[in-house]
Amino acid sequence: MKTVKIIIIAILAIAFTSNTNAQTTTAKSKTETIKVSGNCDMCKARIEKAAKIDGVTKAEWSKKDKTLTTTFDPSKTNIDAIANKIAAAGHDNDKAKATEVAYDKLPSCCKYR
Ligand SMILES: [Cu+2]
Repeated sequence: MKTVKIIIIAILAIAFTSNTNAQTTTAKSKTETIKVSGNCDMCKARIEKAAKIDGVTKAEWSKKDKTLTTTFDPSKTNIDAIANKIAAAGHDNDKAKATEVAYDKLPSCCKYR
């Protein structure tokens, strides 16, 4: 009887461990939403292009809500790196502000300030 109990415990332990591994694998992609300033479809294209750095699988900016929803691999990049890239392209956001130089490069229809 003792042997049976030990076997059952061993099986449960293995099942629990593999379950934990499965969860780690699922955490390979993370989705975050940040506020990003902008006006038009040109802004949308620029913001989404800037956001698509290595490790980013999805980036979608909403003109109506001024939000960017991005899905990325957290082992490759993070939301701050993405936000810095967007600021470098001239768009203020929750995490980083565009420099005057970057902002001045925007076409007049894209001036949101
Ligand atoms: Cu624009």
